[in-house]
Amino acid sequence: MENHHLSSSAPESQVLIIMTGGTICMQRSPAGFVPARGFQETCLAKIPSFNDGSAGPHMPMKVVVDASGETKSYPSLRTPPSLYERQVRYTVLEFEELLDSSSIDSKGWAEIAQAVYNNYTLFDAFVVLHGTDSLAYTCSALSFMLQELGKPVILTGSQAPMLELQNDASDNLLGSLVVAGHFMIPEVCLYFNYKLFRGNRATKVAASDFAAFDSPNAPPLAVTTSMRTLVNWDLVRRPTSLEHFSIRTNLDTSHVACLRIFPGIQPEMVDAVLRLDGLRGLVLETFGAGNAPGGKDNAMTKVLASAIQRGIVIVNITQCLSGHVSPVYAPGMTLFRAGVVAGQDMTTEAALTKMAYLLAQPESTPESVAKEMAVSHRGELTNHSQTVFRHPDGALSARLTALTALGYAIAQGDLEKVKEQVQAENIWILNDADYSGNTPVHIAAHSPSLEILRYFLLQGASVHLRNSAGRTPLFLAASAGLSEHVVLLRKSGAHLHGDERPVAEMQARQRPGVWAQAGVRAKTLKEREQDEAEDWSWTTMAGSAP
Ligand code: ASN
Repeated sequence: MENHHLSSSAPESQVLIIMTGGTICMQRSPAGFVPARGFQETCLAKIPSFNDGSAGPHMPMKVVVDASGETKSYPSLRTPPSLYERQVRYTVLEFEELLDSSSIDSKGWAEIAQAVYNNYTLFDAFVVLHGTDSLAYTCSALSFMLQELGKPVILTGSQAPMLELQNDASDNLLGSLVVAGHFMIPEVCLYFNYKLFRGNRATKVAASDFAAFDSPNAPPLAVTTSMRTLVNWDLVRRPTSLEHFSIRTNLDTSHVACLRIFPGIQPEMVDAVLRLDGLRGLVLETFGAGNAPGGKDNAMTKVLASAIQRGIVIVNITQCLSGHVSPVYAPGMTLFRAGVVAGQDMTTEAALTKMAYLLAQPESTPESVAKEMAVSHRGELTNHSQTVFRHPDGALSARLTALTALGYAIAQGDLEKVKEQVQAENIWILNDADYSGNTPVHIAAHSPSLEILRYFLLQGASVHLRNSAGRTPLFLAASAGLSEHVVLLRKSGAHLHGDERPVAEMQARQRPGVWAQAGVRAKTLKEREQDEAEDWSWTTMAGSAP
């Protein structure tokens, strides 16, 4: 474990908080606790650790795309500087209807995915506030729905509302904001009680304790101890294909079910579930290492085998909190032979949502879904052949020396040397930054060798990190007029940060071609005049404010 945070001299991080409801925002009512609107103004604005006071009575505005797809300006707040001397600016986007999470379904998951998608280029990271009851299901579903994710998406909630005197809400939200704003962990995660879990490995283990979640088959990705956050970089996944972020929102949750085996369960009962109209997939929660009663004359096995022949995918998941299913005992072997898929060490939440995701793929067949259920898509099950990248325990100065040597090899265009150095160090050196906040990708983005840039991207280097001047690798490539670099970065999901656009638009007047490839066109004279007029009226209004 090592601290490996974004450069402290980098600009403030910008995080969108998506509020779906849950206890964290609840207030007392005659009918019990219910979610309440206005979380940013009623709670966060009044707490010094969430508001450094710089906003004064007129909070700075931040552009957000709302659920209807409209671009609007929302007031934003900023945290005081962290131990890493970084501040996190954030704004809260509330769901139209705030939910107790026991009522969320695939429509709510789609709404969250869409909010991340709509605002992906406007923010560095996302924090989703959610009730705890179904939080692990939402985390699992989102982990599949958000494809080729390149930025952190952290879900959290609390056991006690933020407005209650003794609560876990403040620490959970602050911890999530700090992780989201400081560490490039491009996964769907769940932060709770000082631990960051991979979202699709977590499960709710306590109804009222503050330590409400655990991830029994996968160690936490990070832990907050005293005031530092230690990230276990060996475990963090990175996107390693040249594709950009996309979402899939049409999960088939209406045709999947979950059934828990118990002693004495009758084959007829299981058969009745498997004959439900339209059922396409079943998660079978079995005993121990994946065992279920075979039934008298193997009646249970026959029921399962017949359903599989009718095209229903059945996945075996253990009822135990930890460990995986395996055909070591005869009953487990019988299930396996009947065609039941071994769900390895997946949680029920992950198995159910993964099945709904796979069944919704346009070309899916029962065979393809069964095959894919057994392999890891988002780190939801332990894949023993997975390469483990060790992160060096090197001190900052050693890392900077390694980065300097790597920067030299990049500038020379020496791919072999670059590969040698990356292998000798650790893959995470690719997201590490020098004193100017430049990562190796920044350097490669404006160095001649396209192959070095491609190599970095295929190794999972982030295209979203900004250097101390607030510049992304894409900006540097376009400024250098390297059009092939720009095209490659765009293919890998790179986009300009909002703060870079005004300068990019100016530069685009000189070099429209390469900037158009970067997604920017020069403004017309009329548009520029309009902007100036708006700036003028804004300054006048600000000047006349009391
Ligand atoms: N019922 C609440 C919810 O899931 C529980 C919580 O958030 N602690 O919305």
